[in-house]
Amino acid sequence: MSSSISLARFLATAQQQQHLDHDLAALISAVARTCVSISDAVSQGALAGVLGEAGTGNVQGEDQKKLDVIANQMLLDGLAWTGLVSGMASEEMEHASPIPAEYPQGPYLLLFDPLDGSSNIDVNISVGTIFSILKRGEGELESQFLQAGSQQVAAGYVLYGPQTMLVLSTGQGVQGFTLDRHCGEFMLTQANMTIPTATKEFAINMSNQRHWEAPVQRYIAELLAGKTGVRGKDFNMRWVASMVAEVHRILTRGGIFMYPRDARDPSKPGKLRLMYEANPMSFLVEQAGGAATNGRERIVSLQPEGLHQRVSVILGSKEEVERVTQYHFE
Ligand code: P6P
Repeated sequence: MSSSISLARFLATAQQQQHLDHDLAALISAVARTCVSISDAVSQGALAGVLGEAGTGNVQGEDQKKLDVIANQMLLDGLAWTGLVSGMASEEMEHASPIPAEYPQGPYLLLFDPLDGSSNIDVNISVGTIFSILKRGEGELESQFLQAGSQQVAAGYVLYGPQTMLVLSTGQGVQGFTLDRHCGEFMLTQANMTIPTATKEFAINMSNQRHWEAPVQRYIAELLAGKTGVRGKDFNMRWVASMVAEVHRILTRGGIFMYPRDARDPSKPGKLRLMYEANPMSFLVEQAGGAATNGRERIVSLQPEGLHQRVSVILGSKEEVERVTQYHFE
Protein backbone atom coordinates (compact mmCIF):
# COMPACT_ATOMS: atom_id res chain seq x y z
CA MET A 1 0.00 0.00 0.00
CA SER A 2 1.60 3.26 -1.09
CA SER A 3 0.78 6.12 1.22
CA SER A 4 0.59 9.84 0.61
CA ILE A 5 0.52 10.64 4.31
CA SER A 6 3.97 11.50 5.60
CA LEU A 7 4.84 11.67 9.31
CA ALA A 8 4.93 15.47 8.94
CA ARG A 9 1.38 15.53 7.54
CA PHE A 10 0.15 13.05 10.17
CA LEU A 11 1.56 15.21 12.98
CA ALA A 12 0.13 18.41 11.43
CA THR A 13 -3.33 16.82 11.31
CA ALA A 14 -2.99 15.62 14.91
CA GLN A 15 -2.11 19.18 15.98
CA GLN A 16 -5.14 20.56 14.10
CA GLN A 17 -7.29 18.03 15.96
CA GLN A 18 -5.70 19.14 19.26
CA HIS A 19 -4.37 15.62 19.93
CA LEU A 20 -0.89 17.03 20.58
CA ASP A 21 0.84 20.41 20.72
CA HIS A 22 3.41 21.88 18.39
CA ASP A 23 6.38 21.12 20.65
CA LEU A 24 5.45 17.45 21.00
CA ALA A 25 4.98 17.14 17.23
CA ALA A 26 8.38 18.79 16.68
CA LEU A 27 9.99 16.48 19.26
CA ILE A 28 8.61 13.35 17.60
CA SER A 29 9.86 14.66 14.24
CA ALA A 30 13.33 15.30 15.67
CA VAL A 31 13.53 11.79 17.15
CA ALA A 32 12.36 10.27 13.84
CA ARG A 33 14.88 12.35 11.87
CA THR A 34 17.72 11.22 14.15
CA CYS A 35 16.64 7.59 13.81
CA VAL A 36 16.94 7.85 10.01
CA SER A 37 20.62 8.65 10.59
CA ILE A 38 20.92 5.75 13.03
CA SER A 39 19.31 3.51 10.42
CA ASP A 40 21.95 4.61 7.89
CA ALA A 41 24.76 3.83 10.38
CA VAL A 42 23.26 0.41 11.24
CA SER A 43 22.82 -0.51 7.56
CA GLN A 44 26.45 0.38 6.78
CA GLY A 45 27.69 -2.15 9.37
CA ALA A 46 31.17 -3.44 8.63
CA LEU A 47 31.55 -1.00 5.73
CA ALA A 48 31.60 1.88 8.22
CA GLY A 49 33.59 -0.01 10.86
CA VAL A 50 30.74 0.32 13.36
CA LEU A 51 30.36 -3.35 14.30
CA GLY A 52 31.85 -5.07 17.31
CA GLU A 53 32.52 -4.07 20.88
CA ALA A 54 33.11 -0.51 22.02
CA GLY A 55 35.46 -1.78 24.71
CA THR A 56 33.34 -0.07 27.38
CA GLY A 57 30.54 -1.14 29.73
CA ASN A 58 27.29 0.58 30.70
CA VAL A 59 25.52 1.07 33.99
CA GLN A 60 23.69 -2.23 33.40
CA GLY A 61 27.03 -4.07 33.60
CA GLU A 62 26.71 -4.94 29.89
CA ASP A 63 29.50 -4.66 27.30
CA GLN A 64 28.61 -1.84 24.92
CA LYS A 65 28.65 -2.34 21.17
CA LYS A 66 30.16 0.49 19.10
CA LEU A 67 26.69 1.19 17.68
CA ASP A 68 25.18 1.44 21.20
CA VAL A 69 27.53 4.34 21.89
CA ILE A 70 27.15 5.89 18.43
CA ALA A 71 23.32 5.75 18.50
CA ASN A 72 23.23 7.19 22.00
CA GLN A 73 25.45 10.12 21.00
CA MET A 74 23.41 10.72 17.82
CA LEU A 75 20.25 11.10 19.91
CA LEU A 76 21.94 13.45 22.39
CA ASP A 77 23.41 15.56 19.55
CA GLY A 78 20.17 15.48 17.52
CA LEU A 79 17.90 16.65 20.36
CA ALA A 80 19.97 18.85 22.74
CA TRP A 81 19.73 22.07 20.61
CA THR A 82 15.98 21.81 19.80
CA GLY A 83 14.60 23.68 22.82
CA LEU A 84 12.04 20.84 23.14
CA VAL A 85 13.50 18.83 26.03
CA SER A 86 14.89 19.72 29.44
CA GLY A 87 16.75 16.45 29.85
CA MET A 88 17.41 13.02 28.36
CA ALA A 89 17.88 9.60 29.95
CA SER A 90 19.24 6.47 28.31
CA GLU A 91 20.06 2.84 28.99
CA GLU A 92 23.62 3.76 28.10
CA MET A 93 24.03 6.61 30.62
CA GLU A 94 24.15 6.20 34.40
CA HIS A 95 22.55 9.58 35.04
CA ALA A 96 20.08 11.81 33.21
CA SER A 97 21.76 14.19 30.78
CA PRO A 98 20.85 17.90 31.31
CA ILE A 99 20.55 20.25 28.34
CA PRO A 100 23.77 22.30 27.89
CA ALA A 101 23.45 25.89 29.12
CA GLU A 102 23.84 27.30 25.60
CA TYR A 103 20.55 25.72 24.51
CA PRO A 104 16.99 26.57 25.67
CA GLN A 105 15.19 24.18 28.01
CA GLY A 106 12.07 22.48 26.64
CA PRO A 107 8.76 21.24 28.09
CA TYR A 108 9.47 17.52 27.66
CA LEU A 109 11.74 14.75 28.93
CA LEU A 110 13.03 12.12 26.50
CA LEU A 111 14.07 8.59 27.49
CA PHE A 112 15.48 6.01 25.13
CA ASP A 113 17.15 2.70 24.63
CA PRO A 114 19.24 3.88 21.68
CA LEU A 115 19.83 0.43 20.21
CA ASP A 116 17.76 -2.35 21.74
CA GLY A 117 18.82 -5.88 20.89
CA SER A 118 22.35 -4.76 20.13
CA SER A 119 23.72 -8.26 20.78
CA ASN A 120 22.16 -9.01 17.37
CA ILE A 121 23.98 -6.27 15.44
CA ASP A 122 27.07 -8.30 14.58
CA VAL A 123 24.91 -11.11 13.18
CA ASN A 124 22.69 -8.81 11.09
CA ILE A 125 19.43 -9.42 12.97
CA SER A 126 16.89 -6.62 13.48
CA VAL A 127 17.52 -4.07 16.24
CA GLY A 128 15.73 -0.86 17.14
CA THR A 129 15.52 2.42 19.04
CA ILE A 130 12.85 2.66 21.77
CA PHE A 131 11.73 6.09 23.01
CA SER A 132 9.42 7.47 25.69
CA ILE A 133 8.27 11.08 26.19
CA LEU A 134 7.16 12.62 29.51
CA LYS A 135 6.26 16.16 30.49
CA ARG A 136 9.02 17.86 32.47
CA GLY A 137 8.45 18.31 36.17
CA GLU A 138 9.89 20.46 38.94
CA GLY A 139 12.95 19.97 41.10
CA GLU A 140 16.06 17.89 40.57
CA LEU A 141 16.31 16.64 36.99
CA GLU A 142 16.71 12.92 37.59
CA SER A 143 13.71 12.76 39.94
CA GLN A 144 11.55 14.39 37.23
CA PHE A 145 11.96 11.23 35.12
CA LEU A 146 10.49 8.96 37.83
CA GLN A 147 6.91 9.12 36.50
CA ALA A 148 4.64 6.12 36.00
CA GLY A 149 4.28 4.85 32.42
CA SER A 150 0.69 6.09 32.38
CA GLN A 151 2.13 9.64 32.36
CA GLN A 152 3.77 9.14 28.96
CA VAL A 153 2.49 11.64 26.38
CA ALA A 154 4.00 9.64 23.52
CA ALA A 155 6.07 6.51 22.98
CA GLY A 156 7.36 4.50 20.08
CA TYR A 157 10.19 2.68 18.44
CA VAL A 158 12.10 2.62 15.17
CA LEU A 159 12.78 -0.92 13.95
CA TYR A 160 15.88 -1.35 11.77
CA GLY A 161 14.76 -4.44 9.90
CA PRO A 162 14.16 -5.34 6.25
CA GLN A 163 12.25 -2.08 6.32
CA THR A 164 13.00 0.78 8.68
CA MET A 165 9.70 1.44 10.46
CA LEU A 166 8.56 4.00 13.01
CA VAL A 167 5.73 2.79 15.26
CA LEU A 168 4.21 5.57 17.35
CA SER A 169 1.41 6.37 19.77
CA THR A 170 0.44 9.77 21.15
CA GLY A 171 -2.55 8.25 22.96
CA GLN A 172 -4.75 8.01 19.85
CA GLY A 173 -4.10 4.37 18.92
CA VAL A 174 -0.92 3.10 17.24
CA GLN A 175 0.33 4.10 13.81
CA GLY A 176 3.05 2.46 11.68
CA PHE A 177 5.24 4.41 9.25
CA THR A 178 7.68 2.98 6.72
CA LEU A 179 10.81 4.90 5.74
CA ASP A 180 10.81 5.83 2.06
CA ARG A 181 14.52 6.20 1.39
CA HIS A 182 13.82 7.91 -1.95
CA CYS A 183 12.49 10.98 -0.14
CA GLY A 184 13.81 10.34 3.37
CA GLU A 185 10.29 10.54 4.86
CA PHE A 186 8.44 8.11 7.10
CA MET A 187 5.16 7.33 5.27
CA LEU A 188 2.02 6.09 7.05
CA THR A 189 1.53 2.41 6.12
CA GLN A 190 -0.43 1.03 9.12
CA ALA A 191 -3.04 3.58 10.24
CA ASN A 192 -4.40 1.64 13.22
CA MET A 193 -2.28 -1.24 14.52
CA THR A 194 -4.30 -3.54 16.77
CA ILE A 195 -3.39 -6.72 18.65
CA PRO A 196 -5.80 -9.69 18.31
CA THR A 197 -7.08 -10.69 21.77
CA ALA A 198 -6.28 -14.38 21.11
CA THR A 199 -3.08 -15.89 19.79
CA LYS A 200 -1.21 -19.14 19.17
CA GLU A 201 2.28 -17.62 19.30
CA PHE A 202 4.47 -17.05 22.34
CA ALA A 203 7.94 -15.56 22.79
CA ILE A 204 10.15 -16.42 25.75
CA ASN A 205 13.78 -17.46 26.25
CA MET A 206 13.22 -21.15 27.02
CA SER A 207 16.82 -21.62 28.24
CA ASN A 208 15.75 -19.89 31.49
CA GLN A 209 12.91 -22.37 32.10
CA ARG A 210 14.34 -23.94 35.26
CA HIS A 211 14.64 -20.50 36.88
CA TRP A 212 11.03 -19.35 36.43
CA GLU A 213 8.42 -18.95 39.16
CA ALA A 214 5.59 -21.52 39.35
CA PRO A 215 2.86 -19.51 37.52
CA VAL A 216 5.14 -19.05 34.49
CA GLN A 217 6.25 -22.72 34.63
CA ARG A 218 2.57 -23.75 34.62
CA TYR A 219 1.58 -21.39 31.79
CA ILE A 220 4.42 -22.40 29.46
CA ALA A 221 3.96 -26.12 30.22
CA GLU A 222 0.31 -25.78 29.10
CA LEU A 223 1.37 -24.10 25.86
CA LEU A 224 3.93 -26.84 25.17
CA ALA A 225 1.28 -29.54 25.84
CA GLY A 226 -0.70 -28.01 22.98
CA LYS A 227 -3.84 -29.83 21.84
CA THR A 228 -3.02 -32.78 24.12
CA GLY A 229 -3.36 -30.53 27.20
CA VAL A 230 -5.81 -28.13 28.85
CA ARG A 231 -5.41 -25.48 26.12
CA GLY A 232 -6.70 -27.87 23.44
CA LYS A 233 -4.66 -26.20 20.70
CA ASP A 234 -1.05 -26.15 19.54
CA PHE A 235 1.15 -23.06 19.93
CA ASN A 236 4.14 -21.74 18.01
CA MET A 237 7.26 -20.20 19.59
CA ARG A 238 9.48 -17.30 18.51
CA TRP A 239 12.55 -15.73 20.21
CA VAL A 240 14.52 -13.06 18.35
CA ALA A 241 16.34 -11.69 21.43
CA SER A 242 15.38 -8.21 20.23
CA MET A 243 12.37 -6.84 22.10
CA VAL A 244 11.60 -4.29 19.35
CA ALA A 245 11.28 -7.09 16.77
CA GLU A 246 9.09 -9.21 19.09
CA VAL A 247 6.78 -6.31 19.93
CA HIS A 248 6.50 -5.35 16.26
CA ARG A 249 5.47 -8.91 15.38
CA ILE A 250 2.87 -8.84 18.15
CA LEU A 251 1.49 -5.45 17.06
CA THR A 252 1.27 -6.83 13.53
CA ARG A 253 -0.22 -10.32 14.10
CA GLY A 254 -0.67 -10.89 17.85
CA GLY A 255 1.24 -13.02 20.34
CA ILE A 256 2.55 -12.91 23.88
CA PHE A 257 6.07 -11.80 24.89
CA MET A 258 7.48 -12.73 28.28
CA TYR A 259 10.67 -11.89 30.11
CA PRO A 260 9.66 -12.92 33.64
CA ARG A 261 11.68 -12.56 36.78
CA ASP A 262 13.72 -15.65 37.53
CA ALA A 263 15.76 -17.17 40.31
CA ARG A 264 19.15 -16.44 38.73
CA ASP A 265 19.33 -13.14 40.56
CA PRO A 266 16.50 -12.69 43.11
CA SER A 267 17.58 -9.07 43.62
CA LYS A 268 16.54 -8.33 40.04
CA PRO A 269 12.76 -8.32 39.39
CA GLY A 270 13.50 -9.10 35.73
CA LYS A 271 15.97 -8.32 32.95
CA LEU A 272 14.18 -5.56 31.06
CA ARG A 273 14.27 -1.93 32.16
CA LEU A 274 11.06 -0.21 33.19
CA MET A 275 11.64 3.38 32.08
CA TYR A 276 12.88 3.02 28.50
CA GLU A 277 11.89 -0.52 27.48
CA ALA A 278 8.85 -1.82 29.39
CA ASN A 279 6.95 1.47 29.81
CA PRO A 280 7.06 2.65 26.16
CA MET A 281 6.31 -0.85 24.85
CA SER A 282 3.47 -1.30 27.36
CA PHE A 283 2.00 2.07 26.34
CA LEU A 284 2.00 0.98 22.68
CA VAL A 285 0.58 -2.48 23.46
CA GLU A 286 -2.29 -1.06 25.55
CA GLN A 287 -3.04 1.56 22.89
CA ALA A 288 -3.28 -1.31 20.39
CA GLY A 289 -5.83 -3.19 22.54
CA GLY A 290 -3.36 -5.54 24.22
CA ALA A 291 -2.27 -5.85 27.85
CA ALA A 292 1.03 -5.53 29.73
CA THR A 293 1.70 -6.60 33.32
CA ASN A 294 4.58 -7.62 35.55
CA GLY A 295 2.57 -10.71 36.50
CA ARG A 296 0.51 -8.87 39.06
CA GLU A 297 0.04 -5.21 38.07
CA ARG A 298 -0.21 -3.11 34.90
CA ILE A 299 3.34 -2.09 34.05
CA VAL A 300 2.32 1.50 33.30
CA SER A 301 0.86 1.82 36.82
CA LEU A 302 4.17 1.06 38.56
CA GLN A 303 5.74 3.99 40.42
CA PRO A 304 9.42 4.07 39.38
CA GLU A 305 12.07 4.28 42.11
CA GLY A 306 15.14 4.44 39.90
CA LEU A 307 16.04 5.36 36.33
CA HIS A 308 17.40 1.89 35.53
CA GLN A 309 15.13 -0.32 37.57
CA ARG A 310 14.20 -3.64 36.04
CA VAL A 311 10.79 -5.25 35.76
CA SER A 312 9.20 -8.56 34.84
CA VAL A 313 7.42 -8.19 31.48
CA ILE A 314 4.36 -10.08 30.18
CA LEU A 315 2.72 -8.28 27.24
CA GLY A 316 0.67 -8.84 24.09
CA SER A 317 -2.68 -10.47 23.26
CA LYS A 318 -5.06 -9.62 26.09
CA GLU A 319 -6.51 -13.12 26.67
CA GLU A 320 -3.07 -14.66 27.17
CA VAL A 321 -1.67 -11.87 29.35
CA GLU A 322 -4.78 -12.03 31.56
CA ARG A 323 -4.42 -15.82 31.88
CA VAL A 324 -0.74 -15.66 32.97
CA THR A 325 -1.50 -12.81 35.35
CA GLN A 326 -4.41 -14.77 36.84
CA TYR A 327 -2.07 -17.74 37.48
CA HIS A 328 0.07 -15.41 39.63
CA PHE A 329 -2.91 -14.96 41.99
CA GLU A 330 -3.92 -18.62 42.24
P1 P6P B 1 18.24 -12.74 26.27
C1 P6P B 1 18.16 -7.23 24.34
O1 P6P B 1 19.39 -7.32 25.03
C2 P6P B 1 17.06 -7.31 25.38
O2 P6P B 1 17.16 -6.24 26.26
C3 P6P B 1 15.71 -7.34 24.69
O3 P6P B 1 15.68 -6.61 23.52
C4 P6P B 1 15.49 -8.83 24.43
O4 P6P B 1 14.13 -9.19 24.39
C5 P6P B 1 16.20 -9.49 25.60
O5 P6P B 1 17.16 -8.54 26.10
C6 P6P B 1 16.92 -10.76 25.19
O6 P6P B 1 17.46 -11.33 26.37
O7 P6P B 1 18.46 -13.11 27.74
O8 P6P B 1 17.35 -13.71 25.55
O9 P6P B 1 19.52 -12.46 25.52
